[in-house]
Amino acid sequence: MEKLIITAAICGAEVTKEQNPAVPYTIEEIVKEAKSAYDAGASIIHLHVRYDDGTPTQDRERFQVAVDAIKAVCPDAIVQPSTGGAVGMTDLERLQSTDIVPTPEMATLDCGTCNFGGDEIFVNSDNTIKNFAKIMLERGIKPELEVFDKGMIDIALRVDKKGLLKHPLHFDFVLGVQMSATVRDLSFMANSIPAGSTWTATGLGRNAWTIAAATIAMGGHVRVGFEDNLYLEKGVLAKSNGEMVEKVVKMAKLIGREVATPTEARKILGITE
Ligand code: KMH
Ligand code: ZN
Repeated sequence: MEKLIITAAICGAEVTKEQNPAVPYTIEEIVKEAKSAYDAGASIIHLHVRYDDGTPTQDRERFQVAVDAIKAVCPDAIVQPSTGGAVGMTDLERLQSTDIVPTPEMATLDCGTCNFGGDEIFVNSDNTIKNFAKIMLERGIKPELEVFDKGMIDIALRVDKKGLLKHPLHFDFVLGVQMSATVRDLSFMANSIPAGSTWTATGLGRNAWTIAAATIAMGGHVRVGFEDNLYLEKGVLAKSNGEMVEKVVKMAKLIGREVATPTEARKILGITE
């Protein structure tokens, strides 16, 4: 089986220190969390940034400072800025994270609108998705196609038909936000993408570990981290992103699946030859 790529979503835009004091806000805290995840075996750092008080921002300068600081201590890591940002941000605001130097190797591309709970709606119109895809194609940024349900895979494939995506496609199945997060759901999603594509899966909240276990066994790749889940196990808050990555590494080792280095991850994803 292909080696396992682990992505750490270290910060997110929605989780707070009130929920888990280890959620990073400042650049220093973000760098510490990225390093803990990288040292534990993550090759991709999925990045949101915050102001020091925790407010999410897509500010270009803040991303530049954060990415430079992460790269200084994790030189080999693939840093994957979010273009989702936080609910309510404009497209132009969201795209700032891709405008840093050097151009990021990867970024997220959210493939549809979805319910985020309560009155929160994360809006991604067809035109937004096509525009983001076009910009990433032009700049040589590999999109991770964030799909929160099967309909979003279909939207991504329509964008692909317009010639706006480069192959192999890479998906992230985000389960437990809008779609449920059972192994049946995971298997349905994995069987709904084109042959030759790669995929990562993310289970929200308590679904993180069952989805990680099934994904490791199925040959997919795993994303964990504070953005998606705050607990290491029932009732036990994770102390760091590194602790969560370590748990995934242990799960993989138990069934004999090796973990990819960042260089190997780049090859698996088609970022490098
Ligand atoms: N925070 C969500 C509104 C992404 O990073 O691309 C969007 C999100 C997806 O987290
Ligand atoms: Zn995100």
